Amino acid sequence: MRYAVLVTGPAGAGKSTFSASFMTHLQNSKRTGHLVNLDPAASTSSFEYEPVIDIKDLISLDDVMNELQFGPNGGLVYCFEYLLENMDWLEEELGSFDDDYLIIDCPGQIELYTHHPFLPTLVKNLQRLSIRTCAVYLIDSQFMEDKYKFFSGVLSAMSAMVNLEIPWINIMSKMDLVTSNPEHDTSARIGPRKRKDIARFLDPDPLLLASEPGHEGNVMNPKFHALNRAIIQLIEDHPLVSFLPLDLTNTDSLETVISHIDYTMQYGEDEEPKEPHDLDEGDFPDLE
Ligand SMILES: Nc1nc2c(ncn2[C@@H]2O[C@H](COP(=O)(O)OP(=O)(O)O)[C@@H](O)[C@H]2O)c(=O)[nH]1
Ligand SMILES: [Mg+2]
Repeated sequence: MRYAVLVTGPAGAGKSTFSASFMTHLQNSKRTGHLVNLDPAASTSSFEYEPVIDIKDLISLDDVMNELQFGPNGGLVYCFEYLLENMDWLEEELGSFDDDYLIIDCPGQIELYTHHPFLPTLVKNLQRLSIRTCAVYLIDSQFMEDKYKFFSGVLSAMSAMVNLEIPWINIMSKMDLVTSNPEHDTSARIGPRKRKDIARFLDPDPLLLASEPGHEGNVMNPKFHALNRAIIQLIEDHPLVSFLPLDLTNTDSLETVISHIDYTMQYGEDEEPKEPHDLDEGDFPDLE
């Protein structure tokens, strides 16, 4: 059985960093993992692990921009479309891996998660090849600094989720920036006062959005109030939108996230799958 984890989310969310940590974890656990890079703009030198499959071997963004005079965004879209037309290339590249875990580091262009056929087509192809596939969607913990930003992150996760219709795990990345002790670390962006609120973000509390009528001092147009209520209702009706915290400085946190991924894909079906609930408790005890 082959497995693939699509590592998705907006640019800068920490996808490539997480993919590398995931690889390290698999190697340390004597499991076979391979990195696949589908981001035509990624600089190869930044990879800790050499990707076994790299979209840049098929098409290079620089070539597209130079030869076709595209700007960076148009160039990227061209690259995705080129891969869609050349899925047999990917299929051939994937042919040699058996019984393995593929970690697919995806690009961060937001259109890929809203309406572009790139990821849905990729998923269909992986499924046709009988590769068990799930997606993780990362958003940066700085989204929790501002609840309006946070809800836009939740909505982006939802939009990506409905687009793909595969097993799905949302991850709040860079939790080290949130949970580190601010007295020792000036980069901590959310102080201890707010730590109790973190749980309300990880398991989104729709009342976060309802609690204030608008930004301080602004009286909100009642039309927006109605829109917010509709969004609150949506989040309440869809408990799928919750986030697993990921702190890469903490091995337990990474292992918990990977256990969820294994469980979601029923990795090693002969083995007894671990119940993620058993692993959750005590991971972030100071968040209560
Ligand atoms: N503090 C912290 N920084 C991170 C973490 N993960 C990624 N970063 C930083 O965030 C930036 C973007 O990370 P990258 O993995 O390239 O994001 P991608 O665009 O989603 O692939 C880089 O500067 C990373 O060093 C994390 O867990 N903690
Ligand atoms: Mg990246």
